[in-house]
Amino acid sequence: MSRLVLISNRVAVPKARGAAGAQGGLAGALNAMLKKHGGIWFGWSGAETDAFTGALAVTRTDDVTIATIDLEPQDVEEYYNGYANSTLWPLFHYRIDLAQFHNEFGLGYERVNERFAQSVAPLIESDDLIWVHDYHLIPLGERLRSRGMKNRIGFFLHIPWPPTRLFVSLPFHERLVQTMLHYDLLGFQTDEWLDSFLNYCARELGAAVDYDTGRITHNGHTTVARAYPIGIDYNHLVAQSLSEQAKAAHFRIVESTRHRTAMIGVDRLDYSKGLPERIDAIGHFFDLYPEKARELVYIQIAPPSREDIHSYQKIRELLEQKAGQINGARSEVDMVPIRYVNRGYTLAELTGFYRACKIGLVTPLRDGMNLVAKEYVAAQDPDDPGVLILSRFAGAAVQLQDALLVNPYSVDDVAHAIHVALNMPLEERKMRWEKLSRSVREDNILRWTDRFVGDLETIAQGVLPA
Ligand code: ADQ
Repeated sequence: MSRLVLISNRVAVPKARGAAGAQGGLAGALNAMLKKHGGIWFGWSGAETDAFTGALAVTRTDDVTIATIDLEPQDVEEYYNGYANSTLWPLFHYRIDLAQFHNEFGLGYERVNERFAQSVAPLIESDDLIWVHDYHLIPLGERLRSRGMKNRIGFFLHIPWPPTRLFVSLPFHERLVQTMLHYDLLGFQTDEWLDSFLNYCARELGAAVDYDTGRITHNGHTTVARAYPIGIDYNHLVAQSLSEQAKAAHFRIVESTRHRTAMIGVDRLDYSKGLPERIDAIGHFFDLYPEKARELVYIQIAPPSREDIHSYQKIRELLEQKAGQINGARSEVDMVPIRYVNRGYTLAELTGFYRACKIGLVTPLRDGMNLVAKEYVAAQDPDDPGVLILSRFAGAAVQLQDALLVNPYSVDDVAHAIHVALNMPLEERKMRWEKLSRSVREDNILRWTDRFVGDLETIAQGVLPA
């Protein structure tokens, strides 16, 4: 078995899950994968240094090596806050109105990818498998190839790939995609994002694209692109949900929402998650059914993220304002319809919250996958499961067809789904949950990593064995 080298913007070994909670589930799974293969996880430490030296901080446990570098403040500004999170993130989530195109962002992005390549290269041996993660590091494969690396290199995009019409508004879009064609294997969350990518390659680059096999041939090199929907670490989550911490968290909700039905949303504070639209829909629901303001309590857990970026500060203000308006209009001395919490919790606590809430509301405007939807399903009590309301624009909707699928832009649609969920008979809840739960259990994170690494291991000259 080849050794694995994982490369991501941050190396996810968080002590507590907070704003960086998104890496929580992934961290466990990738660590498990690394233990199986032995290997290295390389990324930015999260710390800054006055002058970049490429010096590695290395820690080793068993067969796993964690190696990190520090970046300069200018790198963080241009590469991380700039190109990754103010250009690519909004554009790839169809928010061209928020995307900023500045040359220095692009230059910073190229510079940091080169810094990553320069720093990780000495750690790589000739038969290592290299797996690069996410939009921060799209050109990294090409940077490694330019150093003569012949290893098999794969890339997985955790976020959507936008339709060609949107993507071409990115200056130098051809160059970005050309760098991707230096990988051996490209992974996307869903067939929809994969198709958009293949389409771009065929139409804009003039590459030879085989839509059945995902083979893309361009400038004499063949890359295979496929969909690998990510899942959660199901067994770990179930174990966490049985912990004392989970039970205490469950009790906190049940105890504080007596005689009322609790509905929950757990999202990083990000405009892609559709939070203001969701609060509007809840307000609309209360307008339609004013008596329900005493029966339904909505709990929104939203840890701040990317706080240095203006659009993230704005979304936070807007959400506070909207939640405040509804609470101002609908609260009584003994009850508040919306509880809005700006902090992180452990996975165990989240599972307790999920289980105590009879409705899970997951309504992103656009989302590569959305793991919260899967966590909510996995944490339910099989004898009395809650109802998942899920945006049709989340990648997870492909697998979770038995959720109540909604259009997150339509307050009527979401308000109607809340009404249906509140009144859903136990038999129907169980029937839907059993199907959802099977999918979440089977398409779990271990299957995802095994599929991707298995394909990367066996791929040869752009061909995967049948
Ligand atoms: P994210 O956009 O961060 O991830 P998501 O998939 O929902 O979105 O993952 C969020 C994770 O953070 C979940 O595991 C959740 O439990 C955790 N989390 C959220 N709020 C938390 C809180 N208050 N405390 C602790 N933990 C919290 C990106 C893409 C997604 C894709 C994932 C994985 O945008 O579409 O599903 O990567 O590929």
